[in-house]
Amino acid sequence: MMIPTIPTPDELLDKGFRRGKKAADEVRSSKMPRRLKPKRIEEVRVVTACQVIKDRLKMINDRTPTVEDLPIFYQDYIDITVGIDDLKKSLGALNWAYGIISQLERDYSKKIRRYPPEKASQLRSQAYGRVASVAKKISKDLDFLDFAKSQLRNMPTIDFDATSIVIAGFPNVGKSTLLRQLTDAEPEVADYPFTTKGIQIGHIERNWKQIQIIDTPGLLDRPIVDMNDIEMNAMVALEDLADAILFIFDASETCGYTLEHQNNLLTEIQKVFSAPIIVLFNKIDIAGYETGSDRFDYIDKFIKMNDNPLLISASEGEGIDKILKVFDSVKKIDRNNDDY
Ligand SMILES: Nc1nc2c(ncn2[C@@H]2O[C@H](COP(=O)(O)OP(=O)(O)OP(=O)(O)O)[C@@H](O)[C@H]2O)c(=O)[nH]1
Ligand SMILES: [Mg+2]
Repeated sequence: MMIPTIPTPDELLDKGFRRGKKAADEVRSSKMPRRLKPKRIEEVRVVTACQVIKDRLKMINDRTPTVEDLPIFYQDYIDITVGIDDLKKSLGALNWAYGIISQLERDYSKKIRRYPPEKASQLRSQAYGRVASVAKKISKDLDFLDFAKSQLRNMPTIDFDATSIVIAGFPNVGKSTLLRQLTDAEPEVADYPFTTKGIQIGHIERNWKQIQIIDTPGLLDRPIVDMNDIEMNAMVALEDLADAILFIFDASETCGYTLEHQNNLLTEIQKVFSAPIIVLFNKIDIAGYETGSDRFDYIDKFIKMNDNPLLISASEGEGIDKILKVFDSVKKIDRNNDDY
């Protein structure tokens, strides 16, 4: 999300006061009855400074997207990362400052006109003092918006028209290897709350259908009971995005997790996600899955628990076509209806 550059209170004031001075200089060098000039100069200084400061505040508010208008995924993302309430509160404070400065601008230009010319400069300085104190009052809010800007800079770019497939499975089962095999280009990497490695998004085009595959290292790769609230929220954001989950087993167990363990994770994922789950068994090349072998019956038991899972080897590029064919049958979930 793009939040415009946020000034500090001093930067905000400096610019306004500088422009006020410039505008006053123009009045000073203009032709005007001598006795009117002092009042006119100070009024212009107040009005210009207030206008410049107000414009900046308004620009920040206008250019910051309205959270409610964004897709739910981004709303969740913003909420997890910086907090929607805090973001709204800060923007509200800017709006409040805008209102107060408008009032000061009106009050003081009226006063400068009504009072004798020798009072003009003093009134202007009073107005500036009050504007400065308004700017100081929103200091924390400007700070927060600047923090939010930096936090939201590298938000993932999601294509909401594409069919989205989210990868799940324990660490080291071959998620990244598979993502790279499935997509032509290197996956894009973006921030994702509380996953140190960030989110990875790969794109595929199949028969004019756009498919994006999303890997979230550190999130859908461990028991859900271990997750904190924030991670749970991050998962809910994914749930809103996923048209299908691609759950990866490591049939060889070289990832360090037994098939029982992996199956338990699958069961949890099934509970959380309403989207269809595509199950595949990876590393078939080193799994020892050959008829008559010791491991055959053991692995076969887990394969049979799942309805026709795909058996592949991501590193060998074995079975990639079968996965793509399954992707072709994934339907985009329509989340735009009112019931949702
Ligand atoms: N033999 C074999 N090795 C594989 C296969 N797929 C992945 N690997 C290896 O398994 C290891 C882990 O693969 P990754 O793709 O990094 O696994 P990951 O699930 O992305 O791991 P994390 O990002 O840490 O969760 C790497 O050394 C891969 O080369 C496969 O089909 N066969
Ligand atoms: Mg990985």
